[in-house]
Amino acid sequence: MVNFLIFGPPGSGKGTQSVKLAQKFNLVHLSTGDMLRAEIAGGTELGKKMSSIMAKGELVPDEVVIEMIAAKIDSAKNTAGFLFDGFPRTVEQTKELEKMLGKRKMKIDMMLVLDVDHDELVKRLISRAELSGRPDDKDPSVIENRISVYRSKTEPIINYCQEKGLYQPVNGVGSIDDIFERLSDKIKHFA
Ligand code: B4P
Repeated sequence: MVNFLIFGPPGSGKGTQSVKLAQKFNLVHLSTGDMLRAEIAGGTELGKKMSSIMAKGELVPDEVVIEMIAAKIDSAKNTAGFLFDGFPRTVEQTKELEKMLGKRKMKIDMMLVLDVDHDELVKRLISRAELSGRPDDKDPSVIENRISVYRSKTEPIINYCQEKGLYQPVNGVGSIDDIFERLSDKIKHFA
C-alpha cells in the first residue's frame, strides 16, 4: 500500500485533483472536508456542532477528524493505498496519522504540495461560491481567515515532512489537466 498526502492552501485544487488521481491510481480518496460537510448535510449532532466552526473558516478539533479518518481506513477494501485530502491540517494530526498508519504497518509515502499564489486562491474560491453554496466560500473575510489559518497551523507540516524526505512541491497554477499530469508524474514512481 502507498499513501499520499495532497496538500496546499484552500482553493489550491486538492479536492479537484484528488478525485482524478484516486481514479487513475486506484487509491481511496479521504477528504475530511467532504466528510464534515456530509455530517452537516445529514443534520447529525456532530454536523450541527461543526458547522459554525467551519463557516468561520476555523479548524474543527483534531480529535473529531482523527476519529473519522481511523474509521475510514479500517473500512477500506481492495485498494492500492490512500490519498489524504485536507488531512492532516495540524502537526498534531500528522503525528496521529503516522501512529494510525504505523499500527496497520503502513506509512506516509509522499506529500504532494500544490503551490498557488494568494490572489489566484481568492479568485478561485470566490468563483466557486457561486456554484457551491458553501458558507465558507461566500464571505471574503472568511476566505482570508482560512488562508491565514493555513499559514499558521497547517503550513508547519511542510517542514515536519521535509525533514522526513517526503516533501514534493508541484506548481498548482495552470489548467486542471496540466496540474494532473504534474501530480501523476510524481505518483507513478510509487503506485
Ligand atoms: P476543505 O473541504 O478541505 O476545503 P478547501 O481547503 O477549501 O479545499 P478544496 O479541496 O475544497 O478546494 P479545491 O482546492 O479543490 O475544508 C473545508 C473546511 O473543513 C476547513 O476550512 C475546516 O473548517 C474543515 N476541515 C476540513 N478538514 C479538516 C481537518 N483535517 N482538521 C480541521 N478542520 C478541517 O478547489 C477550489 C476551487 O478551485 C474549485 O472551485 C475548483 O474548481 C477550482 N480549481 C481547482 N483547480 C483549478 C485550476 N487549476 N484552475 C482554476 N480553478 C481551479
